[in-house]
Amino acid sequence: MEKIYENKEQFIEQYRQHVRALSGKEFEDTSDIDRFTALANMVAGDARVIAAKTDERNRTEGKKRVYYFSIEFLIGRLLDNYLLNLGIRDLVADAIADMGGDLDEIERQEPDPALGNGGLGRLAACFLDSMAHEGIAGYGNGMRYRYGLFKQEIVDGRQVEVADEWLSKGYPWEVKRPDKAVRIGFGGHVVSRQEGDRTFYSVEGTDDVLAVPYDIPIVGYGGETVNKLRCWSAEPIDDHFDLDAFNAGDYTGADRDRANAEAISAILYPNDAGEHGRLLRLKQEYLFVAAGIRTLLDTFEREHGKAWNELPRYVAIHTNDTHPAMCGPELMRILMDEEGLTWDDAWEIVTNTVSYTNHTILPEALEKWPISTFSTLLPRVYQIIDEINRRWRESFDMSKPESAERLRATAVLWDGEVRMANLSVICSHSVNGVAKIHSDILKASTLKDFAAMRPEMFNNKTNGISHRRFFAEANPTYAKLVTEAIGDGWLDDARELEKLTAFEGDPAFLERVGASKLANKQRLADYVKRECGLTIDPNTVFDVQVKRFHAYKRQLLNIMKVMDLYNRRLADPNFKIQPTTFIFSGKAASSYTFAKEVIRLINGVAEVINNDPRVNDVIKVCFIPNFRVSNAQLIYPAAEISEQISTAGKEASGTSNMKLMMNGALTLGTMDGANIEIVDLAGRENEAIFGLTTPEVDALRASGQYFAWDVVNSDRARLGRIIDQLLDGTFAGLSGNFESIHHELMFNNDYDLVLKDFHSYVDAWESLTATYPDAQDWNRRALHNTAMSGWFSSDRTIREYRDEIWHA
Ligand code: GPU
Repeated sequence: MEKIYENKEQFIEQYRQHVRALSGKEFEDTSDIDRFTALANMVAGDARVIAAKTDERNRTEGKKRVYYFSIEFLIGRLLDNYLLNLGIRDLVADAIADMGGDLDEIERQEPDPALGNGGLGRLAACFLDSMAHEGIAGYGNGMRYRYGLFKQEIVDGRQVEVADEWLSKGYPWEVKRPDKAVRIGFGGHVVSRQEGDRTFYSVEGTDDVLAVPYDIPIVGYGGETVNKLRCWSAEPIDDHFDLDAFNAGDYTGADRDRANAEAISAILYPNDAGEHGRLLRLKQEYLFVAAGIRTLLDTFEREHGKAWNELPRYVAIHTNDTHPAMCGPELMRILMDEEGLTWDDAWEIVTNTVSYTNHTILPEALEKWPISTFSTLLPRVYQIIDEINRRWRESFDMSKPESAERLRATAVLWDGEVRMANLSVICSHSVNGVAKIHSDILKASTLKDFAAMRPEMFNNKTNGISHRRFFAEANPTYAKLVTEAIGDGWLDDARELEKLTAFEGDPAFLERVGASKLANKQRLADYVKRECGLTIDPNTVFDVQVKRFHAYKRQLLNIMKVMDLYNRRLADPNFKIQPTTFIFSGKAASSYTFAKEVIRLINGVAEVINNDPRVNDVIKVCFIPNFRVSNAQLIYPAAEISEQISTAGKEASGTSNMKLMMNGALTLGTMDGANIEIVDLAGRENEAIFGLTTPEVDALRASGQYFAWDVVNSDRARLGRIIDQLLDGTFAGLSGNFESIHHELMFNNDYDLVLKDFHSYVDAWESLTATYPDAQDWNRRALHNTAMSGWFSSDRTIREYRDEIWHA
């Protein structure tokens, strides 16, 4: 790798200059935030120099460009990552230490942009990293929200949402590009005009806003490729300010247009795999789609002229879930209305360019919009969708017996709604799920009618993670050990981690693996002490469940296990428990009452147990507030047990399971999502698997023979006691009992089968932790998990997308 700085001295000289230029002060007199801003500015500048070279190379080589459309990019802090990817992390850390500063402290000043909810948004960010590493001309196209996902505070055990002002100290990575702004029209009405034998459509009387891009450089490992993430912000069209109103004292009214326009990019909607019913959300979706499509067509035209039929050869448009589903219709609109192509020619181009990833089978998460809302906001796009739907229906041979049902299942317009998943499939040449089991379920149930009609378009791309961010960067002690053992080739090619299997029989090495884990646990314990004032003991097992709160992810099952252990210990002081710290972290959508109640229950249980001297030598419960990329990077390396306990069939893939595995945690999980592939890779004997499988869940539901009451009544001593404790005040100290959880389990018949899996789960936990005292064998299994985790690098995932979907 070519180094940007010859040596420390050269770096120091340039850094000092940057600090001076930005703050007017000498380095020694600046605050850490000034130091951060100057350093990020400098690295961003270096990155842009490489970006220009990358661009030039892409142009001369005539490379296919991949546009990854995603309404979320959860990128995390960039500075440390970019220093690593540029190969200058150690040099910079040394140099700054020489200057009397501390790189870690400087890095902690960086905002952690929460421009995503969870797995879906983080996946998009890992994909950007991997596209740049693989040398793909890959561009992220997303939204620049003024407020990212809310900041979570815990008050009396409850989640309280606070605005996330991530831009308040400036964001040195982004560059605003007003010259690349795109005018976006909402509302209005469609008019037609005749030209020869052709009818052309356009929209009149629209309400326009300006989509203004902000570009963030994406630095690939190796420093060869720097790509771009383009995020769109909404602004009013110029001349919006009403001077007369202002002079008359109506200050708010004077700037009303600005407020209305900016509202579109004001917030990230906090629903993860849930309903999105708001008009503003639909505006967001159209804004970033229309602006992105316009931009990529302009780029294409600059390079290839108006040879639109060549578009699929030089451009891939990937739609991350259904939020960008309007990519197809919008591209149709421009090709027909503005470029004069016929429907058939435009359709051929669109369907060969667009591809789609599905991320869930939960029916409530499949995006739908009322036709009335949609057609009013986007009349021409709606008209095109209507025509897509009409042609789709017409393609059915209604004399065939299966046609009626297939049409019902695959139609885009149905029951007064626009079904975005069906739209996405019909506009695409490829549909993929995100783990083997998920892709199979898509074909067998969620999208089975499409799969029957067009099997060749369905494929699987098991998710991946950036092993550089979530291992090399997050876990420097372990990463150093790994590099000492097998060299640093694994940073470039994660499959090399498999060489670590050669050390599984090396007691001295295993001991060092354990020592590094202990250091990471201590680091997390320090963080927990600072953030929550809670003391946790690094010599206990760190059992971790960190992810969004959702009923199907069953954090409830986990905390019920803790309640059970507590009860049994109180009943019998000789009941043996391997001393454990149960760590939870994650947010719940603001409107998701049940999930928020589970958070409150965890904090209620923590309050009681952590203050009960009869048990707190063996159990502690710790809820870490405000889970986000930056504290995730402290939590994964400290984990020893990875809780992946969703009801089988519900978790599309999961990615925290991969991050935890890579950092040497053993998976305690159901046969769901990518857990199945973890077991395939690392062997069932190196994980702890429990619970119903997907076919068993389906059979049980189909039988109609599951009765939550009976399950509880067959175990009054343990389950019955826990159920009672939800109501009897035992854990109610902070803010009351837990009626709604009780109701869900007992009166909604425990939809997520928490009670059903309870015993097999607790048994699995007990057997797993019983093996903990044999430290050498535990460390061996931890090392084995790390060694086999390389396949989960998003580099591998991206190579599969490149070869099998994008053909880039
Ligand atoms: N996922 Br749909 C989200 O994070 N948000 C969503 O809105 C939807 C799905 C997750 C899946 O739940 C998870 O299993 C998967 O690993 C992740 O997307 C990335 O594919």
